[in-house]
Amino acid sequence: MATPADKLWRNARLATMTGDGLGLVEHGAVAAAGDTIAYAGPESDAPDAIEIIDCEGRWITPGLIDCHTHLVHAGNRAREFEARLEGATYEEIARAGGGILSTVTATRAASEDELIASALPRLDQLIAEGVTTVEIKSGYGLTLDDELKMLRAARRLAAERRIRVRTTLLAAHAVPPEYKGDADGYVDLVCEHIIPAVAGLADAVDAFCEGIGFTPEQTGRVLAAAVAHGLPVKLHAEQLSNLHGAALAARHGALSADHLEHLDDAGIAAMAASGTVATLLPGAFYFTREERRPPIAALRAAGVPIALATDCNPGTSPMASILLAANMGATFFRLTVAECLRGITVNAARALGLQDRTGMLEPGKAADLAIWNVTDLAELVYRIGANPLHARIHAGQ
Ligand code: DI6
Ligand code: FE
Repeated sequence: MATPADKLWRNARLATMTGDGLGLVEHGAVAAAGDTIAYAGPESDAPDAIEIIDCEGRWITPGLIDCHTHLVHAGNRAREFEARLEGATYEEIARAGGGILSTVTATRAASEDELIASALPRLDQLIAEGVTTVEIKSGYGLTLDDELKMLRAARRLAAERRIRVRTTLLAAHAVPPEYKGDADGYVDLVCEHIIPAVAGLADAVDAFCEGIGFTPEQTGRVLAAAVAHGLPVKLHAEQLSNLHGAALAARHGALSADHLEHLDDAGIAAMAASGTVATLLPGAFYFTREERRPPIAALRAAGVPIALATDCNPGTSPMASILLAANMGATFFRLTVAECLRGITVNAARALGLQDRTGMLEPGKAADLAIWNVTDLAELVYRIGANPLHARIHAGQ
């Protein structure tokens, strides 16, 4: 007799996300040994276990993954929202010193504990929807100390709740006021002082390559410095205009390029060649009333993996619902239900370099599960503002 597993979730239907589709298993079961999946497949072949949980026919998916957030920040931008309703554009507000910089002022003034306290309700909203892995970016500190403070706060959230946190340094998010007119000088600071200091605190490096952010040349310096320090890169690219950031990111082996409304064919080819994930952020598309959609058909045709995330941030996507991001991926971008669900599981894991650890129901992966009160998996994508989560398991617990 083989040793029994610790836990077995039986009488379930599985969407394992293995292979190219949803990896469906009717009459399925998942077993965990400690924090790791020992078995996922037909119940008839499942191992014995010490604790057996009857799922009463419910669906099990991998725990959901939100692979692009700015969850840690202080304050909010409700007043800016009102100004935009009166006709101001996001870019006008940013150029007038509002926008990102108003959140920078609030975040610099906040203590690490205050940042954690303000992030927890947003994190709890994600957790309530079955999220077991979340990426959190810095980028509202823009000094060495304030970026480190944000990254430490993000890391500490993983001790406050049962969740896997991946941190991303986004020091190249905006030019801070003290470097106004000297973006190159700020990029020097990022490359020479901030990136070398984040070893152990940041899992990746990101930048905002945009007219209101950093030029491709400046972005390239940031990405090269990250790679030189052994950090994988991601990029906010082609959100408001096409600066060919996705191709630049791909040349640096980027895990993902994110937003991509203005992505062109050359960018798609470069991403396909480097295995870079296209992370789409329909909450920002919605909230900024963007009219151009990412080139979904061409991404599909090129075989670029597509992820979906909330982009939870105070300026362009004040949203902490991964299920709403999936719904918007379908309604706005016409992604299929399978694409939406893969986008918040297996492909989101890949966008974080975690494809060997989570995002699929498969032996050897983390026992991160979401168990759902739905009869049809499409219900997870179809409802607006509903939360059919029955139970969430993180690392076997
Ligand atoms: N793109 C975005 O949508 C967010 N950052 C970025 O680079 C917006 C951040 C903000 O407005 O606070
Ligand atoms: Fe973002």
